[in-house]
Amino acid sequence: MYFDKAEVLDRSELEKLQAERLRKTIEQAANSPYYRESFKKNNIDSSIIKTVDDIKRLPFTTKDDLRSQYPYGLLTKPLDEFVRLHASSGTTGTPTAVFYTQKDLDTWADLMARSMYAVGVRRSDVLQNMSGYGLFTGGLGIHYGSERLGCLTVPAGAGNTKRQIKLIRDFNVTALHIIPSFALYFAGKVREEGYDPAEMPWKIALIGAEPHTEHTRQKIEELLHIKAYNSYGLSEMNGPGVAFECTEQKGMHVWEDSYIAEVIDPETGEHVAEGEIGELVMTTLTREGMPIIRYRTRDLTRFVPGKCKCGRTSRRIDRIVGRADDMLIIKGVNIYPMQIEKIVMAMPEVGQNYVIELFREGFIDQIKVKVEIKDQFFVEDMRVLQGLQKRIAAKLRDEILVTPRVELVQRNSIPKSEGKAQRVIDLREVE
Ligand code: ADP
Ligand code: K
Ligand code: ZN
Repeated sequence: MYFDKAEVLDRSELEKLQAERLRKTIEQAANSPYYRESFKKNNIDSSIIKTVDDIKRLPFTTKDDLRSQYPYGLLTKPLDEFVRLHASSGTTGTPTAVFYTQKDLDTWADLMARSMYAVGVRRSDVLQNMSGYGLFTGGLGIHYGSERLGCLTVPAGAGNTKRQIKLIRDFNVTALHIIPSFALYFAGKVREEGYDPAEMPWKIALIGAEPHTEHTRQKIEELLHIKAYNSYGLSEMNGPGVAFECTEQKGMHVWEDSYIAEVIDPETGEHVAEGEIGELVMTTLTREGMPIIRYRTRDLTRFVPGKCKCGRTSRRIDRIVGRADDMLIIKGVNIYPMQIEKIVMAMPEVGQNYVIELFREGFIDQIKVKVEIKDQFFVEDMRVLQGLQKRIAAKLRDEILVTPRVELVQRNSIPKSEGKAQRVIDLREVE
């Protein structure tokens, strides 16, 4: 059933292990210039940790802290000890770099293998990794995990849909790792190439790396005839393999023997009540080269209350609602792109892609949502299209409280990037 017995430890044992590992992490971190300084300033050493809950006594580490320490300020060992680096994709500003020792890479591969195992991937599977390689952790991270599990691994990389399809057919690929926005696009391409997704060999898709709604997942599952499982990670915490769905599909288990997860109120820094949404804060427990303590991920989520039917004892986080820095303020109202996705992707007429444009009219900020419409709904009759446009705008207004412009466009008319989708295009500065 499980890849590692750590997945089913009693909560009390697990929390004991976490406290122990947290103390060790503090001791290791104290060897880095950044934490040595920070611990001295805040009068911290490992003895203040009696239980996991004492983590509250440690200061946060922010993305800006990492940037100010770029590149080596958080390393606990001489550079000779390191064998790999990755960098965040820099979706939001200057990138940060993360360094791994060989031991860190092994730990990460184990976590990744465990994650894949949890959704039913086995060594008899053939896994095609369709995300970009390079500095992005979704390439090598998934790759090494898949090999660790024993899968025949196809390092296809991003893009080139024809070649992807050929590899999948030639090598009987049963599992895919694919970014959700690309999965939607890819599903359309598979049909265009004349293949019936139901007749493809694939069974399981690991989807993650960017926010997406439950409807988007369902759409991917229907269009590709596949089971799609949510995968969460970030380069600061190694990369993918931090939290992963199990086959229950009811939230992502955080691998708590390797990470401590907290959900805080981003304003006060205090823990929110169980089940409430807040900012996810993460601490590494098994990383020797570059431990990071109480990292403010800026990702918004909540703990799913209760126990999971699968028997794993680790807590689950809900799908990410958005990033704190994704928030748009239009006409004084706070809007998250995922609220818009939630509405449009739930409409039967809507196809595989959408984009949000911000622009200025006079002095007023306006929001426009461009939506691709399925071929069968893209009809000649203007009145029918206008009706649909109005319905989408009204549904969006109910959700986001401002009325957006809605533009209906045909399939594949919104450009698709190979990596993470750019959901918001801000045209306000350039006007
Ligand atoms: P960048 O911050 O530059 O995008 P990363 O490649 O490290 O760099 O991406 C990590 C971020 O990607 C996370 O903090 C989160 O915002 C997003 N992310 C990763 N996996 C998921 C997921 N399953 N659902 C939603 N967002 C995700
Ligand atoms: K194999
Ligand atoms: Zn479970």
